[in-house]
Amino acid sequence: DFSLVNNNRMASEKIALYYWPARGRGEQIRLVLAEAGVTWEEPTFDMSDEAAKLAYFAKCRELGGNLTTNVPMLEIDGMCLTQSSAVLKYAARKYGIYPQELSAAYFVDNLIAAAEDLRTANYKPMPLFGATEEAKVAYTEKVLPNHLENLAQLLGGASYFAQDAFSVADLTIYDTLDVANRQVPGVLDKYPTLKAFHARVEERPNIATYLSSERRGKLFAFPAL
Ligand SMILES: N[C@@H](CCC(=O)N[C@@H](CS)C(=O)NCC(=O)O)C(=O)O
Repeated sequence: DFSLVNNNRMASEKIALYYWPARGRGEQIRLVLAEAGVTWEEPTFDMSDEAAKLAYFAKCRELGGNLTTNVPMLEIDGMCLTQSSAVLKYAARKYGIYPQELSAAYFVDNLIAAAEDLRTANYKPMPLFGATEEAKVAYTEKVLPNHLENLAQLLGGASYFAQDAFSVADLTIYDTLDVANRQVPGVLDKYPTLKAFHARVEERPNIATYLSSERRGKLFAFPAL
């Protein structure tokens, strides 16, 4: 059901997320849209069909003006935006969960980068991508604890990461913690403040609604290592 849409005024109210039918790097963007309470479409493809995947990516390139060879891509305000961290910030500014003050904005950017570091680390031990047993051991014994200790320190005793005020940084950190906690089941038990933070984000009304939605339930999620 992929339909090519020209970037014209008629399309400007449309929001569409182009991504695999999976949580992956698209999930943080879904969480921002969910928190904002807007509705969005998700033209996607059948992951078991290589030809469908190639056609999908070719159409994304066409739609995105050859700006990208990958997704997520967000169609919003009549534009097609790529690079997940940049998309995240655009949507967060639009929906008021990104601070305006210079140093607060820097702090949120810093946290988004910390989340992206953990996200990248989370991908490395995945058997699906050909990871070795050594990579798994390094991740579970050193890399992941290092990231989690750092994040616990950044959170301290606050409810949210950026000066105790809810921001987009919390959504992307939540997502990457969630992936880690699925890969190494229960790992957050060792970090009570991070575990409580994870639960706090899940309790936000719009996030709770999204997390229990049918569309979310259908998305592929990486299993335990
Ligand atoms: N730096 C990019 C990386 C995006 C990326 O790696 N996307 C993957 C899926 S998570 C992808 O579409 N890969 C293309 C492919 O597998 O053919 C971003 O953050 O958006």
